[in-house]
Amino acid sequence: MSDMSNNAPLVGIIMGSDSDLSVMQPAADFLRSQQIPFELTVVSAHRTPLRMVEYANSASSRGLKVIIAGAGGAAHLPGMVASLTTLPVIGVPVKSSNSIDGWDSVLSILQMPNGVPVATVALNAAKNAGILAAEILGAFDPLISSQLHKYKQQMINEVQEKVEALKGKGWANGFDGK
Ligand code: RP5
Repeated sequence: MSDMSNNAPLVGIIMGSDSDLSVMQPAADFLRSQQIPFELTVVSAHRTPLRMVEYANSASSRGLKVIIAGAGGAAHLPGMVASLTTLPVIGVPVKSSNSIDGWDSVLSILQMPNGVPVATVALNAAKNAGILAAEILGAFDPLISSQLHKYKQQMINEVQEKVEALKGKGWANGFDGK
């Protein structure tokens, strides 16, 4: 079971630059909404390579269980961190100012060689990275798991409300399934 009692960070959110923060913030927001302790900082693979090595090497012994790493352009941070730790690394491709439509970042993070996986979410999809990190923790922690069940039920309820709203506006629906 993860230790959420002493507020020690379980998830490390890192990004190549503070300019990534607006994209990465939803990961932090989701973890906060689930009361999952996290830390958040800038670690640049290219500008601070030694800081990156130290961060990745110390992550597990500092108590982190999952790392979320976001970067744009030539996005080497998630893959390099994954190469240095056995913790699961979730990569968030960021469409940044130096990005060619985001594809450079997507491919840099996604196309990892065999042996060094990075769980890559969609472009700018930091919220999904936060959810995935919580799900990894939830596999071992009944409290987090039950919170995530509630979150999923809430999504189901929201879609059901939309189904009813569309019916209310006169759109035909012959499908009565769940
Ligand atoms: C990447 O370069 C960062 O992750 C960021 O997405 C991008 C631009 O960084 P700044 O020039 O805004 O610091 O390494």
